[in-house]
This record gives sequence, structure tokens and C-alpha cells, in this order.
Amino acid sequence: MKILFISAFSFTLWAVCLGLLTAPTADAADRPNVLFIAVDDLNDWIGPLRGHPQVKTPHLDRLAKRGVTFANAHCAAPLCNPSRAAVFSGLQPFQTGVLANDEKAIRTARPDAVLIPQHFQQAGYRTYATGKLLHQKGAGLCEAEFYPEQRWSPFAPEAVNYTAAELPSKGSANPRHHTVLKGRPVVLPLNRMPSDRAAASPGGESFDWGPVDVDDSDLGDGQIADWAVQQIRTQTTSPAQPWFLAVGFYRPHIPLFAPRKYFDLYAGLDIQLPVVKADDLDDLSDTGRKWARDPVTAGSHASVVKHGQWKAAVTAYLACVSFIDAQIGKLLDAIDASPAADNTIIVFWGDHGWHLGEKEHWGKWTGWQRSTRVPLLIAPPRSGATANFPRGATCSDPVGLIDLYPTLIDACGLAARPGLAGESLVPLLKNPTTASDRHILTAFDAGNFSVTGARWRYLRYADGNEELYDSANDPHEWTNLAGRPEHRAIRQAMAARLPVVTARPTDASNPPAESGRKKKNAAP
Ligand SMILES: [Ca+2]
Repeated sequence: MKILFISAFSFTLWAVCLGLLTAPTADAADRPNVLFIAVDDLNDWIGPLRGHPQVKTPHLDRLAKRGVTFANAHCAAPLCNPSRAAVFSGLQPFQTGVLANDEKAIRTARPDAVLIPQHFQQAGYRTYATGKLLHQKGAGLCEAEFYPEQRWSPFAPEAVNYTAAELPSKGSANPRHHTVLKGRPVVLPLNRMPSDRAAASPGGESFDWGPVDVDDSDLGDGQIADWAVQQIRTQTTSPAQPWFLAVGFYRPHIPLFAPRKYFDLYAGLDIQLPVVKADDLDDLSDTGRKWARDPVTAGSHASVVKHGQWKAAVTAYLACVSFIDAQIGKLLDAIDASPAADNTIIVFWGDHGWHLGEKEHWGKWTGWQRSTRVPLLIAPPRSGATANFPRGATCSDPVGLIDLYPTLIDACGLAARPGLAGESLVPLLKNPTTASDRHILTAFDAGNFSVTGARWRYLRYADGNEELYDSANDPHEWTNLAGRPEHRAIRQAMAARLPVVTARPTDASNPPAESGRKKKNAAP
């Protein structure tokens, strides 16, 4: 096993070196450019998916008119690190061994894997990366890179820490950390809620929300948009070499801070809360209820309700979505003003969904559709082979983020890469109404899976507990049908789609990590 591993690694090094030394060919110059936009913790609250009736995303609406909106797209894992590891490697979490946030980075866990930008670089592309792409900031993903602070921005990371004198207040009804933003005093948390998760730690509490009196460029997400625009302007002056540009936005990941003008978009509106069912958890196992109620990745629903913050949190999430939408607008404007306007494929994806009180949960890292379903928009080039593809269309066939790697290879005419787990979505870009019998797998920690088909969704936990939902008639997944005899056949058919692997890979390159759900999965 060890020998095979070293051999594969050596081959990869050789291949990467060859790619670096290979000059772009005339053939490469004709290939489309790629704008690859990732957004963190974004659910279906965008205009094209109509997940929230009041959200304002004019630029994503504009992008949707340019291509296909995938309405039934799911992540490979509902957490940053494993989801992104799967996207960039094209391998499932149980193949990479990257199943949680506190595990290895993909480049450490699978050094033999050629990640998407590396495959493009080998094909003669110039590659650029900015912002949160892989879970870990790390130089070397692309040739040109820019990684500013995003998480706590507009605050400096050290500016959010409680002093020893302030710390006793952090878990109290009156938490107060005094800091400064652009010369003005600010008290955190803005939402004045006690910390559910880390009251004894001096670190800032990220389950917070509110407007900040700054400009877009005072946040990391504004800075990466500006940097990406500059690359588009510069690079398109030398069109002999196609480019791959990956841009990773951090909001609407918590803390839900955004410039005040984006909160003002929702001022005066009677903001609607998510639709929930009071006794929704009654038909779940104790295991399911624990996944719902534990404040592992954000905070506790009971606290949000107790402090009267539900509407404020929903408003802040909407504001952050509109803030990111505005940054995406800057990218689209730059593309349209450039010679690459018609010869660029634009891919927009979120790494997993996010609960805002549905199933009494806040955050991600559950098997329900609120966590697994993701926004996915793909706009193929308006010139060349895809010139006549439909625009402004919606595809309801089940697809996965695991499909992005083979889709990009197909759309850009790159050499195939054997062993990728997904399928090219180019046939669906051409015929979005195609219906297949595909089922998409999502893994949440070791041994827990959900399976998504065109109509049914099935969950199985590592301890054997099951849930079955009829997505066509119960889109909120309120009624668990797993125990009903009339649904036994479909339950068994869905269960048969689970992979044989139900534990972590245990070979030398992927030592087993501690099992169980850990709070350290929460950050960042
Ligand atoms: Ca229920």
C-alpha cells in the first residue's frame, strides 16, 4: 500500500512539472476561460432559487439568465473542509478521508490528487485564486493568489478577543467586548446574545450579526472582488493564454457583518421567517434530534428565540447575501467589459446549505436538505461550441458539486482525468429538462449519509437510524416516512444506494481520526 502511494505521488510530481514546463499551445488559446465563484454557507436564499421571497440578488438573477440554474444540487458533505475537498479533488469524502473540518487538508490527506486548478495549469491555463476556496488558506493552489482576512473583517482578528476582565460577561445576559472599528468605539457582540458554544474562551463569538459602518472594500470579500476584477482586466489583454480564476467569498458565513447599505435594502420590510413546523422533531430518532438541536456549527435555536433575535438574524443573512451579490456584480461587469465576455464559462456554487431555525437548527452539518442543497448556476460560453445552449433555464435533475470537476474538463475540452467520482453536467447544460435516475450522495461525518433522488430523500445515521422524505409532497422534510410499511420498498431501494464504505479510510495515508461530533468542527 505504501509503495503504491509513493509511486502515485511521484507520478503526480512528474506530471505537475511537465505541466509547468509546457507552453500553452495554439489549441489552448481557443479554450474558454473559467470564472469559478464559491460562496460559503449560502443556502437557496437567492433570486433564481426563490428560497426566500424577499431576498434581493439582482446580479445572480442576471447570471441565471446567462445559463442554467440547478434547482436540485447537493454537496458531497455539508461542511466547509470536506465539501471543498470533494469539489477540488473530484473525489467523495470517504475516498479522500477528509470527512470533517478538524481533519487534514485535502493536499495533506491526498497529495496524489490533482486539484482542479492544477489540472487547468497542466493544460496551459494561467491560474488565479483569491479568498476562501479550500477550507485552509494555503499558497500554491494557483500561480497568482490573494488571501486577505475574511472571517472577522472588517475587524482585525485580534480585535474581537475578550480581555480577561471582559471574559466573565461572554456567557452572561450582557456580553460586552469593547473594540474599535475605523477609529470609532464598537461593542461586540452586535446582537448582545450570550455565547452558547465557547463562553470560557477569550476568542470572539461568531454567532453574531448586524450592520457595520464601512465600505465594501473594508471587508475581505470586497477586497477579493476588487483583486479579481483587476486580474480579469489585466489578463484579458493577453488572450493567447486562457485563464482559470477562482474567487471564494466568505459571507454569508457567520459572523453576519455587512456594510449598512445592504441592511438598508431590507429596512421597512416585514421580514419573513423560515416556514417551520412546531412538532417537526417528534418523528425523529434521538440521534436525529441531537443533530438538530446541538449548536455545533453556529448557535442554539432556543437562544435565538429567547433573545428575540430570529428576525434580526434572518435580516442579517439576507443583507450578507445581497452584499455578496453586489461583489459578484463587479465580476460580471468586468467580464462583460473584457474581450473574454463571450468566451468564459462562469460557475457559481455554494459549499453547502444553512439552517436558520428549520428543524430547530442554526448552521450546517446535518443530513437534511437545508444543509445538503446548494445553489449552483452555470453559464456556458456564449461563443464556440456552447453558443446555442439554452439560457435562463432551470434544471431539476439531481446533481452534485462532485460533478464540477468533470463538467469543467468537458466544457473546456481538457484531457480526461480517470477516477473522478462525478459526471459532466454539459449534457444538462445543453438539455436542462433531461430527467435521469441519478442519486446524489452526501456524507456527514463517518458513517452518516443522505441520498437525494428526483423524488425521495433518505438519511441513515451511523447507528442505523433512518429517515425517508417525499421531496415532491414534503419539500420541508417534515414527515419522516421511514417507519411506514407502505414505503418499505422505496426505503430499501434508497438504502441500497449507500456506499459499502461506512467508516473512515484506514490506510497509511489516511490514519483514522477520532470519531464523533466535535465542537471544533464549528470553526471557521
Ligand atoms: Ca418531522
